[in-house]
Amino acid sequence: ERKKQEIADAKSKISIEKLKDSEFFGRSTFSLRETIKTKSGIIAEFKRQSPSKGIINDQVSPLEVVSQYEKFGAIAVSILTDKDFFGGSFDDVLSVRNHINIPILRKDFMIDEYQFYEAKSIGADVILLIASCLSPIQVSEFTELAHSLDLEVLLEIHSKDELKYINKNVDFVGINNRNLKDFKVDLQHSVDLKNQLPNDILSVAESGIYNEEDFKFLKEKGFEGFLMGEYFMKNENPGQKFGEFIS
Ligand code: IGP
Repeated sequence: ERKKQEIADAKSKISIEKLKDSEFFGRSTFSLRETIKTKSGIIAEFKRQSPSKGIINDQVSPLEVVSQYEKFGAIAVSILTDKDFFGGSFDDVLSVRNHINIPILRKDFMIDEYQFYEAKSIGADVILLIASCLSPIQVSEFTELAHSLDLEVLLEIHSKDELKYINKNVDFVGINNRNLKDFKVDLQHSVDLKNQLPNDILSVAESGIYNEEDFKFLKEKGFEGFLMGEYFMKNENPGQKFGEFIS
């Protein structure tokens, strides 16, 4: 579909070899896995718009937002790079990379090897694999490729039949509280699914965490990470909102 065309266009402009020459390609990445093992916390997201909500906030810059996320104690930041659905770009990652010292999750629909080289070249540390867009074999191959580039992998699932995508190499399993088909949020559904995960896997609760109660509920159920975007982004000052939430 559209994503495939976008990747084909990008490939024709910049080859993988060229990506390897870019400023950030050779950097050593930050490990979210190391952080999360000892400290559970929030992965705070920068997101201008979404298919379910339309424009959330197009007045703030990624740098002002993510610097505050870092300052107030986010364990990582997530930045959407998908343009068509989320209004994101590579510049959003590039413009902050040299200014923060926590992991950056490049959030996009990863369907082609090329995108992993892109992710490394823009300074990302973690990438997202969405089970519903991939086959289990792709997940294991992409995980291997990501690791060869020193990128960590967050595998996103939403339903029981996606448990088969989990292999012991993925770094974290994210459970999306939001159904991507009808955008409904169901926290209990995620908890039920979490209870079926292999014991030793690190888990991240994603989406639709809109207040302290939701957060506490999921924390009590044993999630290690919490991916939150809209709740912060819909404010004039998302970074400050995050600071208030976390204190
Ligand atoms: C953040 P929220 O409801 O706090 O803004 O959600 C994040 O979980 C969400 O942006 C997300 C997402 C995705 C976006 C989760 N999985 C896959 C795009 C693609």
